[in-house]
Amino acid sequence: MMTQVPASEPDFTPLDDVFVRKHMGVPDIDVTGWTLAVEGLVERPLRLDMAAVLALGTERLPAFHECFGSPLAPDVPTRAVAQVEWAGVPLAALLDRAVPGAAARHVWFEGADSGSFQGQDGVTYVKDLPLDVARDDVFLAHRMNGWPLRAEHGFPLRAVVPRMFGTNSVKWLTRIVLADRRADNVFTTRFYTRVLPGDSVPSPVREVDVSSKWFVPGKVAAGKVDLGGRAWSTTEVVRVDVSVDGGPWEPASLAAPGSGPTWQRFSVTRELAPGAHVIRCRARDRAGRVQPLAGARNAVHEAGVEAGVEAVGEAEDRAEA
Ligand SMILES: Nc1nc2c(c(=O)[nH]1)N[C@H]1C(S)=C(S)[C@@H](COP(=O)(O)O)O[C@H]1N2
Ligand SMILES: [Mo]
Repeated sequence: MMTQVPASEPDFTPLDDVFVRKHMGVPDIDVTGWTLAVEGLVERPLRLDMAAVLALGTERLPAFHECFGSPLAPDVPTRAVAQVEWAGVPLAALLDRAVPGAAARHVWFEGADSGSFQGQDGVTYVKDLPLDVARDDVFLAHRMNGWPLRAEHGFPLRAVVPRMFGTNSVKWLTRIVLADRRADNVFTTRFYTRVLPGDSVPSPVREVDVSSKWFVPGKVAAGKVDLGGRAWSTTEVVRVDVSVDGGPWEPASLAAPGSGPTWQRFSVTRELAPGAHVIRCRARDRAGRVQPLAGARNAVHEAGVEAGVEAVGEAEDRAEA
């Protein structure tokens, strides 16, 4: 039977372990000369420096953060996922001041990075979202796990779009444009599009897929072993099944979802004989989506675990307790 345990406090990935993705390098930004423009179809265009951004107040947003993977290989799993406590201000606070015009339907987010990508020069990094989605979901972050954003993570300010793939979370943000149409940029219409199940035309890579990943050391002490991981989706994950050494799928114990866009822990305890083992995990969400067995970027995660007879650190402590 599926056992659901209460939601755990969100756990955060140490900054040194959070993946870094950059298509054109890391721009060197001096915050004293930096500004964020909010313009286009707005009644009151804004130009904010960091003091003006901070004056809007600071909220916290714990959220999982997942990279889609290479836009050139959309079916290859990368398993690049982290969980971060962002601090900053909801985009809505800026929109309330700028006042979008009646014709505004889309919001464009532009980063300060530019260069060449896939043989094309003069490329900039732009993503866009429908205005109603952007107003509800986009968060502008200047801190990560309590620290000012590191240069590689988008200093001094980046967008964060919870429950969407990381590609939407534009770093080194300098310009937000309200428009009546989508942005025409290689990263909005050429790369990062995919045909979703049941569709015939590609749509932009936005909402994450249901997924799960083992967080287990490669080596453990043989015997009773706690195997744990994390599962996430756009909605609640309602079940995670695990299979050990090709055995039957059996339900793991799963933490209830938190109140925000955070991942959920799952775990099972299994007796592992000395030797090599293969463990697999598979999540299902409230919408009925299940991770495919293979051939998709969110295919079930398979991990290898080596169970040793020599006790490893933690297990040794347990033996003495
Ligand atoms: N300006 C800009 N923003 C960007 C990118 C980029 O290359 N330039 N890469 C995107 C991608 S693909 C991902 S997965 C996330 C990664 O954020 P991180 O490097 O802080 O983990 O940033 C996104 N935002
Ligand atoms: Mo990414």
